[in-house]
Amino acid sequence: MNFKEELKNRRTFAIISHPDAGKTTLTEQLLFRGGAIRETGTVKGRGSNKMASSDWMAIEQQRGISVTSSVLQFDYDGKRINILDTPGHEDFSEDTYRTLMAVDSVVMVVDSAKGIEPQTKKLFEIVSQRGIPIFTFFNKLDRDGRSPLDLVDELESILGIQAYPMNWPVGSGQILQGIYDLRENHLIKFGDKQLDQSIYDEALEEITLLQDAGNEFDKEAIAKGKLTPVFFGSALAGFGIDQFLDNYLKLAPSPKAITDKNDQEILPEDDQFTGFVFKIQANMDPKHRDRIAFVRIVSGEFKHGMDVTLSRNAKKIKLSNVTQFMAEERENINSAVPGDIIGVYDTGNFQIGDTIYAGKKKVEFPDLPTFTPELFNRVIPKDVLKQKSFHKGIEQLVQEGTVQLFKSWRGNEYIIGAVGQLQFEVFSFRMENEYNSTTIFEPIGRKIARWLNPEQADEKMSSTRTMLMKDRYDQPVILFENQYALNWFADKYPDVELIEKL
Ligand SMILES: Nc1nc2c(ncn2[C@@H]2O[C@H](COP(=O)(O)OP(=O)(O)OP(=O)(O)O)[C@@H](O)[C@H]2O)c(=O)[nH]1
Ligand SMILES: [Mg+2]
Repeated sequence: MNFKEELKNRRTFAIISHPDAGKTTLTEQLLFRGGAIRETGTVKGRGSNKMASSDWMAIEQQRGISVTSSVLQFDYDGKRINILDTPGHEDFSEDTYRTLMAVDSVVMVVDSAKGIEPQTKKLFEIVSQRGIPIFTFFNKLDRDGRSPLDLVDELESILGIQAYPMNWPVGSGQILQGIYDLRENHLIKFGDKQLDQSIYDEALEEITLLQDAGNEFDKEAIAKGKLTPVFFGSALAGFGIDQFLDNYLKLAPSPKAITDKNDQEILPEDDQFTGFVFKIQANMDPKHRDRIAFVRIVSGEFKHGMDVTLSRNAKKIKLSNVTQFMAEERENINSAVPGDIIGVYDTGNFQIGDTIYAGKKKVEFPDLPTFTPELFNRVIPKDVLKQKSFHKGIEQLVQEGTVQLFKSWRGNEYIIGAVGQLQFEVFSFRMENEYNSTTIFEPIGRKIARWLNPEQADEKMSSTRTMLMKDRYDQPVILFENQYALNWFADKYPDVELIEKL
């Protein structure tokens, strides 16, 4: 098949939500449906070393939370699906934000006992700005949940999106009878118990209400992210998953065009191969200790061994060692098409946000979001004899974006910055676990980081309350003790521009 035909079968989406709503559990169920894994229930690790679920990292299995997004792929019903399971915790939201730039649609998971939680709202707003389709999955139907009418109402009022229920729960928790398929008008039973007629009647009443007062089904509004198809189910019980997946595949878009920095629309069907790196991950395979740059293909076809140019520095790179992630194993691949996420072995060439392209015409995709860190720690190796692994670990974890690195102006001191405390914990755990380097933190607390134009930076600006540092690209940054110190500085140097990231 020609790649222009093939790309129509691609569906690339991220799963987002507040922590613990069940993203990873749902991911696992979807992989299971696609035959990519043989069993479910590995989400919480249970001491297994399998890479079966998307929480493959040691710290994720130990703590039962996702700390980084993972990319997984499976085939289903003639489609190839790329899922990006994202971490819910806000400390990792920089990673989640970037991942959202690499997808064509989003599945928002909501715990039906809890409703719309703060982090879901925040992520929703980011997605909503991009105008891409959003699907809602009300999860944990096997538990006593809130009234479905309430949940849908809250979804619409808090998020400001119209909802279109595709199915409707009949009971929940102990008295869960099933879900009623509103498109095909039939009940999908949960388990094989006798149906409780009164619960069923109650659901039918709600359904009548919905059909009288609810929104119209409108494909175009769904495509623009103005109307969200709503599903109910239980990821843990594996209930409502098929129904979700089948309908999702009917409604979700194939890969879309992306506008580059020069306002050129790059269409997936364009012959020129282009893509961008949205994630870098070291040590995915403990046996190989290598690093992978994840590239979302935007246009053209990837072919094994092809030469590409790295936009940032015009460096030529041969793409000869490229994989995809089919849950239980990585596979070396020879070709891939727009929508696909490919893993390129990286020996240190790539940075997050890099564009690569084949051929002569330079393409550069917009920068990916970077956060301004707020918490800082001075970091030193516990064992001074292990400088080498300490430096290697810092370099690689910083390249991944686990934490941000700052060096003192003269370069002998390392300070790492983060948006949230958990990032430091992941950093320290991984330094130990993956690089065999125990680190000592000396907290220096909250700071306000502002970048400067290199021509304006001057060592004389530095003091204990306004620390002049360099970031990992040697760009000048000042870490201000507090707002007062920043104001004082701005008064003293009115011509110096202070630049804030997201
Ligand atoms: N009862 C019930 N529990 C569920 C369901 N889905 C997930 N869980 C549980 O909820 C907890 C969190 O599930 P995860 O899938 O790890 O949640 P997550 O959204 O990936 O969490 P983070 O990645 O840390 O944000 C686990 O204990 C799951 O077993 C469900 O349908 N019913
Ligand atoms: Mg998770």
